Amino acid sequence: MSTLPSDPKTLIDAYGPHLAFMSGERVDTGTEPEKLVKTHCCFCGQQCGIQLKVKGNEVIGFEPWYDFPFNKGMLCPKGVKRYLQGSHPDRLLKALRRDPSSPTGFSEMRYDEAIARISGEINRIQTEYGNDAFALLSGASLTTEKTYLMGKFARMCLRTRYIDYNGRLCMVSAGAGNKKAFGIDRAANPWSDIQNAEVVWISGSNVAECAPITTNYVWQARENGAKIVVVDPRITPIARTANLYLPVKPGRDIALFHGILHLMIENDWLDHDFIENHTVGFDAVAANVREWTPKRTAEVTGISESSIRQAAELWGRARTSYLMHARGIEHSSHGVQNVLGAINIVLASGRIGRPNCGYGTITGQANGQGGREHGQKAEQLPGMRDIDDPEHRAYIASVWGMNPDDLPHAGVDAYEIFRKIDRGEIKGLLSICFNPKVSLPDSGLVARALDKLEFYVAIDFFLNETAFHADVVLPGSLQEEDEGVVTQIEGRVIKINKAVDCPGETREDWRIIQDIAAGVGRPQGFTFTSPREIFDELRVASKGYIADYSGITYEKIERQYGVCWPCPSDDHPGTPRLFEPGSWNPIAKGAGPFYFPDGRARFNVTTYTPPTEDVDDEYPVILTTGRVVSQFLSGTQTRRIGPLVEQYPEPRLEMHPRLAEKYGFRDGEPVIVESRRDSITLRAQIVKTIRPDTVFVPYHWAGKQSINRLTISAQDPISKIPEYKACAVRLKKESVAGSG
Ligand SMILES: Nc1nc2c(c(=O)[nH]1)N[C@H]1C(S)=C(S)[C@@H](COP(=O)(O)OP(=O)(O)OC[C@H]3O[C@@H](n4cnc5c(=O)[nH]c(N)nc54)[C@H](O)[C@@H]3O)O[C@H]1N2
Ligand SMILES: Nc1nc2c(c(=O)[nH]1)N[C@H]1C(S)=C(S)[C@@H](COP(=O)(O)OP(=O)(O)OC[C@H]3O[C@@H](n4cnc5c(=O)[nH]c(N)nc54)[C@H](O)[C@@H]3O)O[C@H]1N2
Ligand code: SF4
Ligand SMILES: [Mo]
Repeated sequence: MSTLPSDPKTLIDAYGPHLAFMSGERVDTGTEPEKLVKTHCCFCGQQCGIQLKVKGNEVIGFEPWYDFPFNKGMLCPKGVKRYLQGSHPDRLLKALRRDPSSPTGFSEMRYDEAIARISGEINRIQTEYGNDAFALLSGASLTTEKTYLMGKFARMCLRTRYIDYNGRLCMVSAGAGNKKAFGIDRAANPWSDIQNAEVVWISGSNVAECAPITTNYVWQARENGAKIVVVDPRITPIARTANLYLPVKPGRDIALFHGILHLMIENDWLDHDFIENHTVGFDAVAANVREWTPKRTAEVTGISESSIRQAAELWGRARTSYLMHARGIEHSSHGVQNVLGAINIVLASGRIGRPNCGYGTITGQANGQGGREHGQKAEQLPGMRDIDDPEHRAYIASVWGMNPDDLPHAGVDAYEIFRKIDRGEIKGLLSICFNPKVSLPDSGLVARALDKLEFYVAIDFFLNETAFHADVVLPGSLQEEDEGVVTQIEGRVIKINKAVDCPGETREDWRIIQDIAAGVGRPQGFTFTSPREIFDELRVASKGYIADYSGITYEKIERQYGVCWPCPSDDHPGTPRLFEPGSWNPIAKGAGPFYFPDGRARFNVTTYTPPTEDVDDEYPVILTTGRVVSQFLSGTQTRRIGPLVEQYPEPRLEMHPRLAEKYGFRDGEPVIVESRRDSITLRAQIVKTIRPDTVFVPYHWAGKQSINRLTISAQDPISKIPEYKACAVRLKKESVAGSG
């Protein structure tokens, strides 16, 4: 690994305060800590190492953890302020029951009373309407132990098929595409491979704001002479430092990948040996892109023909390269197609499975990777097993000590769960670590559905907007109040260490789930006494299949600063780089590096289709949505942290001066944004860094500031990810609408 920039101040001066990197700076809270606990940030999927300063039972600050190799002490503004959550006055310390007579809508109740009420309601609903009338929604900010327990709780204790998780809004297009092309769903390389690649291609990721530490890897590559290509409708901070910026029209990335492959073929920038020996399906893909000339590609994508040619040449001629993408191409009704299009140009180049040659999708949530591996997905069992595969069912049933016939089959995605609630098919819901009222698209449906539930229980440490509809709220644990593993962006399994005990009546999330299992009268399989015990069972449950954790232990993680899965035995060091010759592979068994019986990767024929809702005369502007550096997801956590709120206090409507001029909008002026679903008013932020046909709004706010009231609930047919990145809107001056 190379050294990270030693003078962050210079970087901030050069690239703007919103990057606000810090390194070496110590936060002085004026109090000496009693201990320092080495652990990781609770927010994004990079999982920066951090040391929490602890005094009494409180986290009072932090110190950098320089030895952790991924971030070497660096943190972004969120990581620096995360310690302010534990002592926040809004922290839930008691169980709550809905109480219309109370001014807050809730009153406190005893924890054991709450468990009895919840268990009684689950039993009533399941007896009256069947097991599938009760659904579970879980989250990928939870440790892997908890996500494993949630899947097991649904299938073994409640015997409901309806469980899904918030990664459905995040990582599923990447996951489905990776499985189809490689047979495995994990970034293929360690991030150190970025630094010495000749070309780094970034599609649909605001790296500097959403994966801030990755910025350093990209800058390091540039320092080493790499050319950086960025594809985004906005000139994001990383795009400003790129060699080539491609301003794609939202929802058109697949056309760009077609155009690039077309030029690679035309110019014979192909690795014929690799294609012949390690892949199948190239001819069909080549035929499919024949008509994607630079001219046609330019027409569809809105990128100039010369830029397309330059990009193809940079990519085509490189000897080493790294391609990464994130939600910009995945949050689409053809998200899986986009991912497959990206993988096709990687496979055609043959640059994967070697040092400095690779591909990775940037994971989102803290445990965006581990949280999608061990069974809380609707269609999945632990180890990335398939819930409808008889062999997989038999194995997991044997680990759990149950009859495979009693295991439910695949359920439906998180949004479909809400449609089922709305139709009256699902009557009861338990949610943990998920705030769907803010984060799901066309959220009017979510709010309506929540109020139709006969019983709803939420587990969180803050009363989030969704929990506000609950009958009972249980006070769960903050990340620093429990231990367990998560898997970060590179596929590296790392350890979250406990810094403080759960305060008041709060409980570790896994204890709460086990208390409910006991309450409904089926404690069998839910009598773990520690996360370590859960992890030991997970190791067995994951053994022998793709996401094999069986050789990983808490001690090995500590010794090695993390262990990359698959890791199939005690003496196996883990697998930082996938697809290298000879690496352990339970599917190919020596036939080749990829995770199919013949060991070959798959090219997949992809089709261009415009976004589900394209612009027209009535709704002429494209709305795309995403993030800002200082806020995190639905904002429940970061909207409570003062210094982060100050940095970007409210959502703005980013638009180009030409668009603003057309309507006569001035900077800072309130503008009504209206889609076919709803309308809200936001202040205009006029910037030259966005396509003139597109507006951008970050989605971290609730109520009348929530852009998801407007977004469309169109979903990818395979992954079921929502189309957050493109719908049609119209814009009006507030006064005009007010008078009309
Ligand atoms: N500060 C911060 N960091 C975060 C998070 C957060 O909430 N806040 N969340 C974490 C999570 S869960 C996730 S999933 C990641 C998300 O990380 P990113 O995917 O990087 O973030 P987004 O802002 O959702 O979208 C990325 C970019 O896609 C662009 N885009 C929009 N439409 C298109 C398109 O059609 N094509 C292309 N090529 N680009 C398009 C947007 O302009 C935006 O710059 O960030 C993680 N990190
Ligand atoms: N328009 C638009 N919408 C989007 C996106 C977009 O780009 N545009 N991005 C989508 C993406 S990529 C994502 S990942 C989703 C995220 O959407 P959500 O998952 O709904 O958002 P979070 O804010 O993470 O909500 C998680 C809740 O879990 C709680 N929590 C966190 N950690 C723990 C824990 O350890 N235990 C317990 N019990 N609770 C915990 C937090 O307090 C919070 O209330 O949003 C999606 N929505
Ligand atoms: S939010 Fe992400 S980049 Fe920022 S400190 Fe936390 S893990 Fe690191
Ligand atoms: Mo995400």
